[in-house]
Amino acid sequence: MQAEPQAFDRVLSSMCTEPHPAAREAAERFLATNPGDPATYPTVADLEEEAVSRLGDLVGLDDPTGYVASGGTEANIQAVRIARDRTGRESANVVMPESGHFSFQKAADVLGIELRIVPVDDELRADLEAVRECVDENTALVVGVAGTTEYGRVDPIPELGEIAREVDALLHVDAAWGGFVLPFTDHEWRFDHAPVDTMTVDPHKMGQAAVPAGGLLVREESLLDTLAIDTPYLESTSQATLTGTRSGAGVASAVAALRELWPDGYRTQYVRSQRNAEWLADAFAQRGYDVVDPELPLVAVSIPERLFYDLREEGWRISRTGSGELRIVCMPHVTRAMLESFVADVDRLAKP
Ligand code: 0PR
Repeated sequence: MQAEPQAFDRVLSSMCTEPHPAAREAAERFLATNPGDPATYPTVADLEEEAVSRLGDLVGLDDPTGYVASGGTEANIQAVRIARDRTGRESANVVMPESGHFSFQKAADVLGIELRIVPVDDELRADLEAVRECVDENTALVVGVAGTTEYGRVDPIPELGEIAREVDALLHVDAAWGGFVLPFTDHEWRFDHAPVDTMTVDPHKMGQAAVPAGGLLVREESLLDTLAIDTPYLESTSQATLTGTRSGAGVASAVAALRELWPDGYRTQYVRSQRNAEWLADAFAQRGYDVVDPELPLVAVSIPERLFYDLREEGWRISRTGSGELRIVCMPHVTRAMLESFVADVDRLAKP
């Protein structure tokens, strides 16, 4: 018997979404290609260059280098690796706000660096004083998040860049989720806004590409070169990626989505998602729940634990922040009708 893939009609907490039809089609066509071997699979290798160049437009980087990774986790690990290798120090550390994604813990573990976690301020953004106090001569990297996983907040990236420069560390921006909505806001997060060295921006989240399509972008080619490993028996002589064989499907689908949607389609999507988030936040606020203001299309709201589990029983795919708030990510597949039906369930189940 064939299993049906998961339907998206009750998925409210995922950062994955239904791929754009063009992205789905491209993924299928390139399923059997491997951009890890560009001399054998030149078409997908060309597409990867196009992906990086198009992602460069998105993040304000002329002449970008980078590659399509398996996801934000790989891109973040690689950014930490670049920074560690650049310092050449035995005891390098990385300074990150507590709102940073758990992939940096994996990076620290795999790469043997110390991860220093600093608090966030009242607005759930990296506390600059705490960052300043935490960096030292062994700091290889300062991490800022542009669109946090739990609350959709954007750290003060230019200020984090200044602090990083003062101790000769690199600045990495994790825009894995936020990268495809932030271009339509006033936030300062891009390479041309601040001394950003590396960035994670994932086509397989808000970019509407098929999984797996993450993005690592690097300001200087020489930084990416620090990762290059010799590949003597392949036609191409070096490889800077973490994985070997990679998905050509992800690469082709990222290009297809970007060709189709950048910038107007993504702008329309951002506006729709943001309005949905604000509508949902209002609906909860009117009912007396404590809501975290949705700066980006992500709503966090305190609800009783019992209500959370009752909603899950109804089939809603929802999750909670570390502090226990319900978390709804207004991804492209999340429609107003879905949210209306969700709120109707909240009303019904919240009755004593
Ligand atoms: N950076 C940020 C800011 C993220 O939010 C995430 C993933 C990553 C990096 C890591 O990206 P990959 O998962 O692509 O390696 N954030 C989501 C989360 O942890 C991932 C996710 C996606 C979870 C879909 C569930 C799900 O259904 O919540």
